[in-house]
Amino acid sequence: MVVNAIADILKKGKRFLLASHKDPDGDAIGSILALGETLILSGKDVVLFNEGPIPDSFASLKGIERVANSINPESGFDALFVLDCASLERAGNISFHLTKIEPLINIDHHKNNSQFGDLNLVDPDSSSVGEIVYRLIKLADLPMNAPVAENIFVAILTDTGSFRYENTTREAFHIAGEMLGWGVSCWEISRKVMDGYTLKKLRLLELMLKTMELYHAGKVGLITITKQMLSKAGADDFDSERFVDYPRFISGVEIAVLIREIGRDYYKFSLRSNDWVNVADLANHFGGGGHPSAAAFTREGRLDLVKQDFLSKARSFLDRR
Ligand SMILES: [Mn+2]
Repeated sequence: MVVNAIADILKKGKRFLLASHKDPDGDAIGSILALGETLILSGKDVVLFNEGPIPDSFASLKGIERVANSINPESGFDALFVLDCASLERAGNISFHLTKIEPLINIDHHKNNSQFGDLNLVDPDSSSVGEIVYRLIKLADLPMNAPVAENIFVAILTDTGSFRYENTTREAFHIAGEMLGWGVSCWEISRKVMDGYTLKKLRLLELMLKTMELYHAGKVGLITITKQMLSKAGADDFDSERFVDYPRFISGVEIAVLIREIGRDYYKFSLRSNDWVNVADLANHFGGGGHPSAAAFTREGRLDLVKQDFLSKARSFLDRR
């Protein structure tokens, strides 16, 4: 089994490179920190890579100072672990160089994972990659301590939206509960990682909420963030993390959409669904992907045109019911 082969590499190897996706969320950061910490505890040499930028809310996580945004891929690694990336490109500009390291081990939970690794451990039933890392630690008999536990907890907490999303399973609760046994404080971590709003983030929220629009008899809720709004609020791109939830909170909304301007005539669409629409399939029509209830894609073109284009495709998905 692939999981045993990976556990074997973790036990026998001496020097590892761990990477996760750019614009990291709590799972991307928490899972490389947890795996990194347990390997360091067992006397291995570990380099952690994330292209960033790393949101302020993760600044206090145990081991975060070890995460580098540039590395030398040719400095003799026994294996490369790429975590929480549906495709290798998600790791960022470095992804091309990463293919030189063998074996390349792909650990993920996205259904649309491209199986880019020499070994692929992809489990869409896991709430988070943090959960898969937990199982690997157990299987390879790697050590646990409070920092490992905290980072696994962060991965599960963030990817389940504080134990609210559909991926919140009994297993997720079970592992999170065990992490609390290591002294992790749910309240403290939640305040830092899930709350932890800055004034600039709230200013951005204020501007964004004014753009709220409803379409298709209130089944599509859409919000927009422009570069101009970011600069007016003094906010950064990652300050809008989870803002797509706001239109989703409106009762009757099935598809929530956040359109972010990321360049000139270039937009990122983040999608969430409440119940029955598979937004990964919807995003797929525009060259993107994700999970059934959380997905994204990018589009080039004038805002009003790309928006109309999206809305007509969204209508066809709503009509399927
Ligand atoms: Mn994840």
